[in-house]
Amino acid sequence: MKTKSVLLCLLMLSSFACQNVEYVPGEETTAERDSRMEWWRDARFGMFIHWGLYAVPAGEWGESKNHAEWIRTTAQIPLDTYDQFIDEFNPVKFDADQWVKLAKEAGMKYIVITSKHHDGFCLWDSKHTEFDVMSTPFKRDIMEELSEACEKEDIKMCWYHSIMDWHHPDYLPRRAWEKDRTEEGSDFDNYVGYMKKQLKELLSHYGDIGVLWFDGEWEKTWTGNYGTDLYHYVRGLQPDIIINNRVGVGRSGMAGLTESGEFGGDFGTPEQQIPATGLPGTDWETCMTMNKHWGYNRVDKDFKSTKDLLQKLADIASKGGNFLLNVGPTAEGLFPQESIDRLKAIGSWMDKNGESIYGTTASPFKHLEWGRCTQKAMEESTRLYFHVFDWPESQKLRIPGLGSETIRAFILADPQQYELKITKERDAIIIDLPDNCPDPDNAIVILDIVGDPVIYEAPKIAARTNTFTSELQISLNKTEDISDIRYTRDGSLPNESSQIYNGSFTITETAIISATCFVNNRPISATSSYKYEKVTPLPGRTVIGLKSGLKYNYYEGEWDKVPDYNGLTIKKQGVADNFNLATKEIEENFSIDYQGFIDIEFEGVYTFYLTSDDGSILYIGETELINHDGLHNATELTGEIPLGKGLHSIRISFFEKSGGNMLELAWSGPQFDRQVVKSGILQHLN
Ligand code: H79
Repeated sequence: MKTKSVLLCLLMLSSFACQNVEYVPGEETTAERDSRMEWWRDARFGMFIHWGLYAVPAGEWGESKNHAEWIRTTAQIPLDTYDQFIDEFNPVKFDADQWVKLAKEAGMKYIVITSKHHDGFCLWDSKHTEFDVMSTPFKRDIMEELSEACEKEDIKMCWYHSIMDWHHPDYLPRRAWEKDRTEEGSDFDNYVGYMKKQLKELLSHYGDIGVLWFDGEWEKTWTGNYGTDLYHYVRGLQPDIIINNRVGVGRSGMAGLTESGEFGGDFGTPEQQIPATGLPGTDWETCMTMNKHWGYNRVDKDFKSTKDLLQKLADIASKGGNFLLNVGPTAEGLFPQESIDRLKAIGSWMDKNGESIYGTTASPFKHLEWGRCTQKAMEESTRLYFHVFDWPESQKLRIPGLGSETIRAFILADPQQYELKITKERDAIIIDLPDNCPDPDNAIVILDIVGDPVIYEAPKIAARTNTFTSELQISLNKTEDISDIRYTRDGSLPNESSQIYNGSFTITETAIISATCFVNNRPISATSSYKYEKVTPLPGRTVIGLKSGLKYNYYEGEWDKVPDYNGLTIKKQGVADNFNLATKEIEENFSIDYQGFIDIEFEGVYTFYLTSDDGSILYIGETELINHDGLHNATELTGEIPLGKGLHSIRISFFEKSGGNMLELAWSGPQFDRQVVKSGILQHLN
């Protein structure tokens, strides 16, 4: 009796301890992280909802009908005027169950809704502001209704929460045009306190929240320290929650991935784009609009087709990411009919083919001409799902480089699972398809194989540059060590008597290199080809009377791209030692135009790397070599050019609008690896 009660006591204690695992920042093991991320990785597909006061003007202000959730800023609406939308927000047709059912019907597993967008309006009953739904005629806690509906349908409720806030008096900075709201007396730390109190509400009263999706983190006031603190604060409130990378400050613009060394939360957030390749070891989610706007825009009928959306979903899954597809409901509380139509059509595809999306991992193939691939590890086999976008007329589906032993193939949507014939060709596996394509948007063909997939990728052809002036060294690489690479230099297909690659080689004339992996003198991979062109270097000049440094003209003004300098007033001019903005006078809204010469010691092809925040354009001689114009943060673009010995004119036109600013030019050449262009070789003529 005694031992029993001690045991019982221990049991109770341990289960008690389990339910109250305290969150300790930074102590998560890989296994713990994997288990926290599991539902999200399996889900693959979620719904984004952008809803708020901006649904009332529906994108229209004055002359323009092209606004949406940014309308307060894009139309420069004074705060008092914008606040009046609160009296008009009365979405009487809102029905949480219906919204959640539409998401569920589409096959989505989670919903991320704007608890607060940049305008600062809160869709829940917040004690910490009057600027919330309880101040509207609607007076219903939308988040409560939605979270209850989600719970019923087993959909994860998630919040989008903007760090940037154009309404709260303590948020800084103000918009440049907002002359009626001074910054006097504002205290950003107070604002951070407000945000935390609100997040506590959002994470205390609405059950388990799947994801916290921050945004609007790019203004200078938000720092990496605020970001890590906020991350741990949120995890402290709900330890299992998943938080996007926009909590921190290292996001690489719209590509959305966090730069190395910066704190990146739990997943990357490409916006309106899909990464070109998979990103092994990184969790990421592409968010995208169905038409052109996030918030409701009455005239925007430019909806992506169902086929496009389905293929985007497959593309994303094949690269190991999630798809967060947006809906912008009307001020009445309805999804646009075009969105409903697409959600239902996607849903009917998912009913039949969802197995090829949920719980899958990225494609083992780098590229498939006719579509995409996802995969699922089974006990002793792997199930490959081929997403066929272009049903081959030949009725033969060619899978290049697959070296695995096959088990069987069939069409996922075929209830009979009729077995398809598999044959082995020289460097591919061929699946015989029926003549009727089962789904013109994306037909799924399943192939079960023994063990993990073995794939012979086409060799990689690499050289320092794509063009050359006298000679170029070429190397060929492969991903396994079973095969030999055979190659040709004249564009012909390598065969069993072509040269075997045994180390890098040099070409001195234009050549098309083609390379294939061979095992036992049989080709087993696809063939890769690349043309390297011999070019004539641009002649260098001799210029007398040069002095060191670059001439520059400095301008002030607000632009979204490099301005046309004709007719602009030069604010200041002089000589700068390099392209580094050292001579700027303010941090935002300025432009510098640098001109001079670069001294080339050795003839050859040079690669330039231009990094700027915001836009810049690099000209060498008469050539516009790199156009990196427009608004963005510090990202890099490259360009290559053949240069003869001597002087070449060089010019960079740069502008900065808002946020951080920087400019850097690096290069690599025939005699040296990548380095910053040093001041010593930059010159100008008086
Ligand atoms: O909520 C939707 C949009 O309202 C919001 N994000 C999606 C999910 C959004 N805010 N801004 N933008 C989209 C575009 C803004 C891009 C820029 Fe930047 C901000 C350009 C310069 C500052 C982000 C940070 C991209 C580059 C640096």
